[in-house]
Order: sequence, then structure tokens, then C-alpha cells
Amino acid sequence: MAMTDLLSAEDIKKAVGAFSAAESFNYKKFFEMVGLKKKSPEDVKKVFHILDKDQSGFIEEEELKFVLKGFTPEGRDLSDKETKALLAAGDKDGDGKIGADATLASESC
Ligand SMILES: [Ca+2]
Repeated sequence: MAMTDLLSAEDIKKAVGAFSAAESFNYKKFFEMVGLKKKSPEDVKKVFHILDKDQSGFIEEEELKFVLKGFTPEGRDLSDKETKALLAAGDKDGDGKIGADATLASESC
């Protein structure tokens, strides 16, 4: 399954483009722009599994760094600072990775 099977390629392009400047990444706005907030929990999980490159069941720091590339090959790498901020937002139990149940796209965070 490809990201564009779940989300609109046009939306992805716009969202990735909106955060092309260094240190500008805002995950809440990004997930909103790609349309993830309107998706069902099942679809959000599918997106999660695409981003979980090694299928470990978690998105680790190394995978988060390239999270934008998971949406489109044109995506930039996140800086260490952006990666850590994203990890802190999604890592509810502090184990240094984001589990499939932590829905970053949800309003709760
Ligand atoms: Ca992983």
C-alpha cells in the first residue's frame, strides 16, 4: 500500500511544501493538511505502518527523521530538533519510540 492510496497526492504535496523551510515542521498542522485528521483510526494505522519502515510495530527516532519522505520522496529530512519534538509528542510512555496505538493525528495531543 502506498501513501497516495490513503491520502491525496495533492494534499501531501501542499503539506510537505508548507514545511519546506528548516525548523518549520509542525506535526499538528502537517497531519491536518495531509487530511489525516479526517481519516478513520484504521486508515491512520495504515499510514503508521507505511512509516514504520522496518515493520517493528514502532516508529523509532531514525524513522521519524525521514517521516516526510514516507509521504513523498520530495520530503526533506527533519532536523534532530524537529525529530525530538515529534518523538516527545507521540511517545506517551517515554520509551523513545512511537507505538501504533499512539495516534499523533488525534486531538488528544
Ligand atoms: Ca520501526
